[in-house]
Amino acid sequence: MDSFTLAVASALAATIMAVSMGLLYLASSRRVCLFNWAVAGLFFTASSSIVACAIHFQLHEVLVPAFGNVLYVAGHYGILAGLRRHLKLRPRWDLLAAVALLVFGVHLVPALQRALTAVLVPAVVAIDLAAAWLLWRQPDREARLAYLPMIVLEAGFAAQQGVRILADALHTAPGMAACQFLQACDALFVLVFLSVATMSCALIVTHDQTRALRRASLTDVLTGWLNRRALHDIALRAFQRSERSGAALHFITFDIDHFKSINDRYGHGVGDAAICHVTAVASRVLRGCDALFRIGGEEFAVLVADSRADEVWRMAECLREMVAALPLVTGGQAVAMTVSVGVAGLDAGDLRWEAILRRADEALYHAKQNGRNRVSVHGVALDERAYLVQTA
Ligand code: GH3
Ligand code: MG
Ligand code: MG
Repeated sequence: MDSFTLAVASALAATIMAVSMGLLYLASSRRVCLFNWAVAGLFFTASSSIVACAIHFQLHEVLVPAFGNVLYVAGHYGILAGLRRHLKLRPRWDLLAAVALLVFGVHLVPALQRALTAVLVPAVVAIDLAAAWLLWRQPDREARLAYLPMIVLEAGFAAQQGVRILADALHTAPGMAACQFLQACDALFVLVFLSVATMSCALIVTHDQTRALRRASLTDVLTGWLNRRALHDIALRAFQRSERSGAALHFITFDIDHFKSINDRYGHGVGDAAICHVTAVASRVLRGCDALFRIGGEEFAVLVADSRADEVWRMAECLREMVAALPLVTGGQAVAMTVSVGVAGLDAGDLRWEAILRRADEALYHAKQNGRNRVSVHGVALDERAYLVQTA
């Protein structure tokens, strides 16, 4: 394929990138990263079009490659900027401006034009490596899997550019045929880069959106705690782990006392705030627990793995004390609340995790029946539990 055809093909691939990222941007609640990638596609389109025009019309004015190369660098930076936006980091536009000025300046000063490759290629390599490194060091392993095509692409393209510089350095005066072959290879790599970049960007966003949807379907909107749907999967996995390892597994369940009267007295809005307040206080006490669930209107469950029974009882007692001690302050008035708490642990004969939750519910019912604002532990006499809590 000749250079002109490859430049036109690259312009087409870049246009596809710009259009598909633009459409995804419009269709997906306007994510800024997609906007950045659409603009990057436009930069690449403009850059490849300038190259195609320069070849076709034999344009030799210095400004033509100057604009083409600046747009090419900006395209690479646009991809990095989108990745930074995706990771909630600000793009460094000042750095792009500095590099663009440098590349443009080198074209304008005849004495420096020979150093163009020494400026342009390292700039592109640095941008691509920065993008690959940025994604590689993300701690989220599941997300990193979706980043993998982009990491390989950016690192691979940087490596290809490095090999190109080396080839240039080794063959100081390549023949015409070799020169054309290397240029065709460069153009081919740009074409592949643009095509794979489009797919990789789409993959990153699609994967992220799928995860966000899954998270939303497992989370309670009011409190941010996990919901009943999440309970089954998480409890089953914890139960199977405990069965294999023999480690302890407990449920703490709790329910706000006389919550209906809070609704009746202060209204539904304050009722909602009271539910949030209780979960916020509980989150502080139960920090480090495996999972916190809102399993009903004002009923909650906490799954505690790998903790001794007396530690779990103490945790439950601390939760009860903290809720009673910290009223919700709203509209200048304090809304006092208490919770009744039930605790149960895994028994040797348990075949399903639901058995533990059922016993914790029974204990909670026991606490309600015995005056509320108290902790009941399934299968343990109340005074024995009280003794353990007090001497801890
Ligand atoms: P007990 O001490 O026996 O638990 O009494 P209670 O009044 O807390 O229990 P009951 O089950 O009779 O009432 C719970 C109330 O919680 C009934 C329902 O209207 C209210 N509720 C459930 N979900 C929500 C919610 O999301 N927001 C608000 N504000 N109220 C809710
Ligand atoms: Mg209640
Ligand atoms: Mg209830």
